[in-house]
Amino acid sequence: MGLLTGKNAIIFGLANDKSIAWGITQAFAREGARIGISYAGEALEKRVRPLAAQVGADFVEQCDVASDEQIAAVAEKARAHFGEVDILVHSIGFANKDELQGYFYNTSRAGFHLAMDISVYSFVALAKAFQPFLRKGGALLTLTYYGSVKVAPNYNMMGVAKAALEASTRYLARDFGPQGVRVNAISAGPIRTLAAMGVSGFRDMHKSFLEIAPLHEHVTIEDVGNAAVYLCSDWAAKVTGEIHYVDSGYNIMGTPEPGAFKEKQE
Ligand code: NAD
Ligand code: 0WE
Repeated sequence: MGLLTGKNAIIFGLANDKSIAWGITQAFAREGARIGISYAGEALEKRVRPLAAQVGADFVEQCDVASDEQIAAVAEKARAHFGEVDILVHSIGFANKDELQGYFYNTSRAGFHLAMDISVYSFVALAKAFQPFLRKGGALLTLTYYGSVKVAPNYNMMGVAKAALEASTRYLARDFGPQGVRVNAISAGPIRTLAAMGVSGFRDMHKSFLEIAPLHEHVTIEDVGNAAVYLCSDWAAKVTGEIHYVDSGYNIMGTPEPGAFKEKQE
């Protein structure tokens, strides 16, 4: 018996085998969950279908979360397919490239709206669409980053969006509590995914992370997948509204400690 045996899990945000959503999907499949996958658009289908096949997912549907109609349609199909859903994972974030460099004060009104729509509102909208057929004991999960709490240079608009996403996690936890459904977020350390590689300064940031984080190890999509299993399993039965860090301890450090990594290696 796996930790998720008998549970139906639908995962949003799979792009390729580097995606955090893929780490979560693989861990869920290993633990016995029945998997459903949703991806953004047609361009991704040829990548996503073979991955879905690897974990025996029998529900693979496109959904651009910018569209209320597409969210309603995927929810309806999920209900027809699964009957009830136990777990929904939201692993989606997007801002225009212009909003991820330079001065934060240069964020455009349209860029602000787009980032909030795709990265924050979509979690709320998916929660609402799936609410009528979420099983008691179920869980919603989203992905966030420390740039919501402290300034991460260039993360800019996404930092503001992640702060709103984390607050949304707490408000949703209150809404869904009486239904017996938990809502949490994982705050992951930097991982070289599609969304991260398109970012200037990411490489240096990824390197310095290793020196600052107490464990001096990079976070992998497997690490995030295993934490996601816990948060969405019955072992986390009384955990809701939390922001759970999977970051090698990076966030607990106040001042950096020069030389700490070298000492560890010696
Ligand atoms: P990724 O590029 O693999 O995943 C991002 C996903 O968002 C893609 O699958 C993309 O198709 C999807 N998406 C974008 N716009 C969409 C839309 N309109 N409709 C539907 N889907 C849409 O990158 P990732 O790093 O795995 O990102 C997943 C989540 O993890 C994001 O919320 C990201 O902010 C968060 N996160 C990433 C890191 C990191 O360092 N990679 C760290 C912490 C948190
Ligand atoms: O949340 C993210 C990625 C967010 C992201 C990345 C892109 C790049 C390509 C959102 N939208 C886009 N739009 C694009 O056109 N991360 C946590 C990874 C990340 O992104 C950063 C980081 C880190 C870490 C951006 C700047 C600084 C640090």
